Amino acid sequence: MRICEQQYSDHIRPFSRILYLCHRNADPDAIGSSFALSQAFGGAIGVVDDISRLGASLAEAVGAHVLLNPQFEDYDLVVVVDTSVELQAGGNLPAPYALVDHHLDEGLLDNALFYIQRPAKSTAEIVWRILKDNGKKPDRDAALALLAGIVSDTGRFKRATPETFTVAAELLAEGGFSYEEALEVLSIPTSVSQRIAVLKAASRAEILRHGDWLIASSVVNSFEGVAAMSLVDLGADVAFVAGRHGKGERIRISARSSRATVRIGLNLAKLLGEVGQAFSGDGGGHMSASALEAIGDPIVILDACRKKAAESLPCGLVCSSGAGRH
Ligand SMILES: [Mn+2]
Repeated sequence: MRICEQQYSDHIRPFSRILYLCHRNADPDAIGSSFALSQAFGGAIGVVDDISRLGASLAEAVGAHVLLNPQFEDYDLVVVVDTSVELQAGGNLPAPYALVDHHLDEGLLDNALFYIQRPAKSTAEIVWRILKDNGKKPDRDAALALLAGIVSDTGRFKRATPETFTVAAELLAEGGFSYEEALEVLSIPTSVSQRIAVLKAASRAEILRHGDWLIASSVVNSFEGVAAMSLVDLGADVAFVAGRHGKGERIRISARSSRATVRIGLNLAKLLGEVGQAFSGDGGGHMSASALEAIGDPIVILDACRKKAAESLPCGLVCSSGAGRH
């Protein structure tokens, strides 16, 4: 059942043991949103399998206690946060659960006891609205956590909307900290292993030219998301980066795309959902930043992604200068 932000308090009240559950490799938006909700309404914070370095940095800065792979039986209600695909939540959610999310996918809606899912640039923006509409005042740490989530998910406001800026201003006023402090939480030195992964992704990249569109694909063993983003920064319109996980049979592919592809309507969430499902998995996310998990040969799955991207990009209708990208 879809509910609005104002109804959250009434729907969460019957439950005394609540778990806010973040997706795999939980990022600052997932951690910050879960932390603010748990501070306001009570409950624990859990992640599936692992937490990202930035997510961990935020958790430490605000003093969030994050449980790794918590036992769902210990809770009356699991609230899935910032997650749109069941696989990203470990694949065995106890139904019914609740959902608070800003992604476009519908996969988790049917089995949700209640959900708030609407387009926003971060889940943190939705959580801020939940707090406000239910008369909850975040303390300094909760406000800082939400702002860090917003800064992280919008690429430091590159993808911000008027709502993003309004919420950010309100959080700064409410929390009484400076914007610089929020940035500091997120500025951790890039690890050597991440830099190696990005450089390997670039040196191994295969480039497909389709008209004036460039589609890059590569394979690394970690940091697929950062690697895909770097390939787009280097000039690819679309980048797919695959990595093996689990015992090697589970493939994760992260995809990123340029603003030029978004303008012509390329939807990576849909594309990765379709390819994921064709290979015994699933995928989703945003139009220009998505991921899939599937079973199979990464080269074959990457090829399917590339083909679908090329089919979706019109040949010959591209502005030749490339101006205005990114
Ligand atoms: Mn998010």
